[in-house]
Amino acid sequence: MKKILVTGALGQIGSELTNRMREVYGSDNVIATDIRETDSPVVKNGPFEQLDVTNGEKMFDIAKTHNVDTVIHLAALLSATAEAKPLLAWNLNMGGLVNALETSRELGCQFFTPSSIGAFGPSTPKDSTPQDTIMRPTTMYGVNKVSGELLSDYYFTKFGVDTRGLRFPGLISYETLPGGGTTDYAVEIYYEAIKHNEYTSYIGEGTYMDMMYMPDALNAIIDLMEADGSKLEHRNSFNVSAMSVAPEDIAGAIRVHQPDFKLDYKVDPVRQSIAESWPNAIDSSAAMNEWGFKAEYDLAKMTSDMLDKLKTK
Ligand code: AKB
Repeated sequence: MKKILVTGALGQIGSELTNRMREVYGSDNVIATDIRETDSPVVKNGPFEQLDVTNGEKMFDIAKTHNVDTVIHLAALLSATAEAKPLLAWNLNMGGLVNALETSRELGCQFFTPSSIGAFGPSTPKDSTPQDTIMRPTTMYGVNKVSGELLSDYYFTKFGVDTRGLRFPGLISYETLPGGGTTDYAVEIYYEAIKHNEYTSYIGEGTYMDMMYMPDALNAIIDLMEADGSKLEHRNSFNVSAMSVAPEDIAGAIRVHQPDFKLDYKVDPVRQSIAESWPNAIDSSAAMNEWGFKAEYDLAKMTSDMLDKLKTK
């Protein structure tokens, strides 16, 4: 049985992944950590430790005390916040990552951290973006993600740490809101559809980005971590996507359930330019071929589930 340390466990991915992994591996075997402490089920239903990931000594102590063999490092600033506070983003995103990799090296842990479609830049092919391609991002977040992929590769080749990662698209979920991302509109639109039957998008019409529903993202993390390492040609990180959508596509899918749903636009130049520097649609075939990645939810299925779940929230 695995014994897992999760950083950023109260964030958008962390809150659902911690609960899911506690179901799979047992509550006592998933140690949640976050800089905040709240009354979330993540804090109440299993081991929880307060941790600022820039404190490497404390991270190591928690991991050692709980005898962990797996580190899932999620704590990070997302793209729009990182663009507003680039130095903080460098210190937190890279400082936290190197601490988590060092903890994994010293304790011989398997390691996962998410990369992102943000690791790509304007000179990357925009459609069917290959697994191995040009990566010259123009955002601080993208610089952090490419550096993180390379650093994770380095810890694998140099020290033999079993590092694995996924280049996530925008993740859509109904449990915990994302914060400070460029793709957050694709979550907000569902909340606003339920509350006001209308949404003003800060991302412009015709701007395509990859997205994925949270249950598929959780399965992808668990499947990749359980995959036979000897079959992995790539490690850090795999392209994974479930759909490529623009705001009007999501609005169209919502109108199947709420025909009067209204979408208009008030474009935010900063997040729009980040979005335009990212691919339209990435190619997930390496993940499919090397460890069997498959997304269950397309736009229609996700929309119907999101609206149902949010109505009862
Ligand atoms: C963001 O928008 O910053 C994230 C991401 C795609 O990495 N959701």
